[in-house]
Amino acid sequence: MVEIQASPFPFRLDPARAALIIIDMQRDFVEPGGFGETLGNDVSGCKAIVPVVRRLLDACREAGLAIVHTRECHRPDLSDCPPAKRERGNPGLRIGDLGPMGRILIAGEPGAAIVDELMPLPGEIVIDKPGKGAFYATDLGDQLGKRGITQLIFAGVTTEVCVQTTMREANDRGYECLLITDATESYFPEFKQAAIAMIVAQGGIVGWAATSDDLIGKIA
Ligand code: TIU
Repeated sequence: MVEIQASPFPFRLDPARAALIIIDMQRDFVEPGGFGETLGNDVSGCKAIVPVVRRLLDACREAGLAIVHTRECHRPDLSDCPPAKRERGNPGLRIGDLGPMGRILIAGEPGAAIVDELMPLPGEIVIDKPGKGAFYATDLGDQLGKRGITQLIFAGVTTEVCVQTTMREANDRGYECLLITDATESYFPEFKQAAIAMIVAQGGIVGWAATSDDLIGKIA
């Protein structure tokens, strides 16, 4: 057991039962021309955390933690994309439309790929998910269960959408969840701060929050 300085109180990490889960660090969310930008967002803040996530990933790999990568994407025939999701709002391009990085948010297209710096290694778990939460309509729970994982360390984008949704799903499934605050980002800085506050309020109603330095210093 390793004690990590965290909010609202220290997180007792068991490296043998913990996984790092990196949510949706895909070109579609962090590079111009992808899904995030078609929704009207400035993606530069999400791109800026890539080096921090890489440092966290390197440290967790070195410490022997299980690693999970998720990708929000849909089948080419859109059979797993509810019309209500595709038709939401008034984006420049919709899910499945052809953009500068291939078809928006479609599995196998260049835009749906994880950014080069964070490319999964052989043996790491990669989850393609049609929803915001990584447990919905995926085998993530089975993958974690067969490895005896009970603690999840969260990084990725965006804090209040896919990261928080997955954290809430995980919390309800009994996982202890730690969010790394400088390894996550939102298109809306105020939403990031609000999400972190919601997660740690009420005695850690959803989970804990710590910085990458807090964690890396302890698992090195
Ligand atoms: N739009 C937004 O903030 N996020 C998403 O659509 N997906 C994820 O957060 N990955």
